[in-house]
Amino acid sequence: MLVAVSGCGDDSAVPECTGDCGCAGAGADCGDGGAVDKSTDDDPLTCEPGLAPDADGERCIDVDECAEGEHACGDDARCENLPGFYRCHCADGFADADGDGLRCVDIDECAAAVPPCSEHAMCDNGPGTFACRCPEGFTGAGLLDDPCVDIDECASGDAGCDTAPKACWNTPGSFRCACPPGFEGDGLGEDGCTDVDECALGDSGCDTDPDACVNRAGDAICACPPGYSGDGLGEDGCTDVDECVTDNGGCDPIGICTNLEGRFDCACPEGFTGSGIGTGSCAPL
Ligand SMILES: [Ca+2]
Ligand SMILES: [Ca+2]
Ligand SMILES: [Ca+2]
Ligand SMILES: [Ca+2]
Repeated sequence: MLVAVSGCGDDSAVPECTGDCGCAGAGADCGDGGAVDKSTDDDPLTCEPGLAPDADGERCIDVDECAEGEHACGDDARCENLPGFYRCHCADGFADADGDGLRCVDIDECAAAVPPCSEHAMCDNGPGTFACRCPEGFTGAGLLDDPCVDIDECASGDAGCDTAPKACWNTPGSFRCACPPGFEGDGLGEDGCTDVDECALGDSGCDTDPDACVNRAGDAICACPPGYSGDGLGEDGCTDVDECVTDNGGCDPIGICTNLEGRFDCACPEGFTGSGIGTGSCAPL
């Protein structure tokens, strides 16, 4: 902005500079800061606004309005001294409301079409400035080149959820404790989740005679007990194995193998004694 000084200090004004500014006339050295050679004039030297007599009172020299505090720039503006005048420049972070540097208003950087802060960040506008900050649950400065990054509370182990089974679920800015499928509880602390005994609930779908339900941590499976074969699913999921069909069930070859539900029995024939289990286990009486 040009704070208004016309006359000798302004080079463009030189051709008209014949009367008001006290110059000797066109062609005199008005362009040089409006200097006047006082040696040819005994009157007190008068200078145009923006200029003042030098120490000898012989020449008009520039007044540094900025240094001498003789300016109208506001607190939020920078004063620039120029020969014969000065300018006000709004400081960084302020907008020049009237285009003359006299009224500088804060720029709300947070309201910009492209916000200066990163995703998840909070933007705090202030006079001439702004600040970005990340909310709780995030790290980083909140700036575009140092954005808010979610803290993985589950990875840090600070969540306080059950760890066996893993009951921590990370979320942007937070986390939650919840038991995985097959477990029940609030998930908080090391005993936060307990296994669901699907076998006890009776809805496993496994054979119940024999009981083929095997509870495990987090689930249950169907598996036929020893002495049975099959996949264990449904009421006919397990069938008895006839052990005697193969190698006489492992009984003494002369022994008597008796198939039973889920098992078998070895015995020695009449006239022999012994367990009947294994070759040579039956001895004559
Ligand atoms: Ca601001
Ligand atoms: Ca998180
Ligand atoms: Ca279970
Ligand atoms: Ca059997």
